[in-house]
Amino acid sequence: MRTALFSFLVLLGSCATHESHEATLKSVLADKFHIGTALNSWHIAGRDSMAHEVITRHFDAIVAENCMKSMYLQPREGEFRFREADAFVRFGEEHHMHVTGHCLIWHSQLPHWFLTDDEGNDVSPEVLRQRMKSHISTVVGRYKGRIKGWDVVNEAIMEDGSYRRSKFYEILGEEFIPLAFQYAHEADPDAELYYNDYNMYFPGKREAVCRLVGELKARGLRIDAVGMQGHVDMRHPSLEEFEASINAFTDAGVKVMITEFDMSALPSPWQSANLSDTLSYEQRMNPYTDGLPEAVDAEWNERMMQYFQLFLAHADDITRVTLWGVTDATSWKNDFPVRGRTDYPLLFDRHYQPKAVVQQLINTAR
Ligand code: 9MR
Repeated sequence: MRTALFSFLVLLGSCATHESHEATLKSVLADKFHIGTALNSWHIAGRDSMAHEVITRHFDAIVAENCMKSMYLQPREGEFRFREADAFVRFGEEHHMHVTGHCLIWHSQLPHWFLTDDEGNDVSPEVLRQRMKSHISTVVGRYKGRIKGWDVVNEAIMEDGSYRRSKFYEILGEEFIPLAFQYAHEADPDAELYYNDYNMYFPGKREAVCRLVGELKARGLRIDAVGMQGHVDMRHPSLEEFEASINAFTDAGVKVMITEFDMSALPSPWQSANLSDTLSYEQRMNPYTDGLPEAVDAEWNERMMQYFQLFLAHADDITRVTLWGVTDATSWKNDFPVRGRTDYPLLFDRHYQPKAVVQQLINTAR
């Protein structure tokens, strides 16, 4: 009897060990949504083996943090450079991942030639349409059948719901968005197409994006999902504000993707009183250079978990949750909106270790 009991306990122990060893974010979330991360140049080139382990173990979706932006893909008109983007797509294929293309039309990281003629003046609407078409068809066409979906237009709408006064808008008006979706669909009819933006919790922006979805659909254009970037901090937005936008986009008839999630642990300069003394301002803005105090770490993990609980509650409508980076060490948040800070926005710390929320999420999802 004692032997039988002993064997049973050993078996139970080995099952538990086995299970906790095997359980990863992507395994427990497999029937909920894709769980993704953004790859930087080092990840793509295989120069960060510890990050490679985290990426392939926990994530089943990838997006390129920079290398598919127009300034890298087409630095001069007609001169395409695909080396890194090719390697990125191959990485996804080798690891059977859901690959997202980011991004086709964006006012930022856009090469100067795109909008100007030889004299440096704005191009005509006709020329801009041709350039957009050529860029989109070449890029989307190259990866036809290999990229699951594209962020077709990025960040075109402001918080108050007005259109961003980008050159695309100034030259072509609102029309540049449907055109981009049309060109992308023509180049790969099977690819999913997304509109992607940040600060989606502002009511004006939320409503304008819903209207945009409705207009694209009314014209018979394909749009599969709205990408809510989700660069949040410890205070903003509230879960309720974020959820209101998930609901609104779902009601507008598209899926939702959380496309660039991270949560800054640092004070926001937008919400702080101006300090006249530069040194105390810098210290106040960058308070955790030697590590996150336990209480702040606990608060961060708790709020991150609440966000994931929200995503899980909407798993029928959310098809992917992507973190904007792998570890805190290489997150863009260390340099934005203040340069040279030490931030803690991602699921894995500077030593590639999972934060508490990762195990909690695994337990909850399981
Ligand atoms: O993380 C990206 C960073 O490395 C680049 O320097 C920056 C340039 O604007 O773009 C960052 O990624 C952005 C993404 O492409 C679109 N949404 C906002 C992201 C953070 O700026």
